[in-house]
Amino acid sequence: MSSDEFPKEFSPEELINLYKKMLLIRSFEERITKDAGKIKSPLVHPYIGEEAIAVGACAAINEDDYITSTHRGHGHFLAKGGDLNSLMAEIYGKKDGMCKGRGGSMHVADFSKHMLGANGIVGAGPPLALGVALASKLRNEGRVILTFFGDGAANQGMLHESMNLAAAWKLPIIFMLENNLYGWSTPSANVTAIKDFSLRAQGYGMKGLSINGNDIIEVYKTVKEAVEFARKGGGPTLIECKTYRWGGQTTMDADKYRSTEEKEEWKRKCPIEAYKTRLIRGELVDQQIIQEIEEKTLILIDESVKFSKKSPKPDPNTALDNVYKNPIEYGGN
Ligand SMILES: Cc1ncc(C[n+]2csc(CCOP(=O)(O)OP(=O)(O)O)c2C)c(N)n1
Ligand SMILES: [Mg+2]
Repeated sequence: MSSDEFPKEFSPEELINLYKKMLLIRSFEERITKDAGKIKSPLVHPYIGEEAIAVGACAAINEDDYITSTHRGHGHFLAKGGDLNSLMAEIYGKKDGMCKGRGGSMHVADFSKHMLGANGIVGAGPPLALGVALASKLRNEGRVILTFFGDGAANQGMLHESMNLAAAWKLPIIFMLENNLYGWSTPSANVTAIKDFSLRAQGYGMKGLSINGNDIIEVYKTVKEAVEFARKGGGPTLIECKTYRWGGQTTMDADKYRSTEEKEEWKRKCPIEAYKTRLIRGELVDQQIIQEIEEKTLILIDESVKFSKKSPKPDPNTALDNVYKNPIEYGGN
């Protein structure tokens, strides 16, 4: 699918907003990577290098469509319209975080934005999304759900059970495979015989595509087509987005299993730089506008850090709030 042209349905402002959103995700991840030692949030998984997937895909759905995310979920959260300050505060474990500081990085969610949550269990998003897609179909809502997952999750049984039922019941769900070539330190090529995961789709009776996940317009166009197909009752699509995570698996990972050459090669394929070049070539922005966007983005990040530092810690007396209590054990309360 050619992505040479900008989609006609976007205004120049909307096209620039896609750039701003990718840059916001990048800057957020860079900041928490830099401050990782100071922030008491365990296991943060940065999304640097993969920004075009979340932003391109979420631009192709409506506000009332749903997504499920992964353990690497900050990018999905921001791309679906989640609030920057509440995300930063959650990473800081503060009361003004969207989970009141109780969830941390791997549980970021915003139901008001139909972002149904990150997930610390690899491969657990797709079966949740399957249920949402079934509900949408039974209620005739016309809503679709994008479920993001990695190449490691792609070899999990529950993903395959979900793809099977989704195709059998023609559910409005798009399987968004973020193939960053590694499941933690394991190269996916060592544990997977096929080169393109999308080949598996045929075995379940659905369409499968492998695309350049670092090309935001290609991601957008592919997802949009799959979404239109799903809304018409055509059923699911598997979209494999080839990409690469620039940093370690987490901010605590020494990342000794990947060569410098490999990392450098992928940095040259930066999704944000590539899109910036296209915006400049299309005369939608110039260097001065880019610089202003960069400066404003860093100000937003600084403000979110200030907001988080000011926010109080959760009150220990509320530790059991929102925790499921067995009504029998607790006398029916
Ligand atoms: C069920 C389960 N198994 C193992 C883990 C430990 N773990 C966390 S992230 C990860 C790698 C996942 O790789 P992938 O799905 O490719 O996502 P990526 O981290 O590359 O985005 C593993 C094995 C886990 N959290 N859940
Ligand atoms: Mg992976």
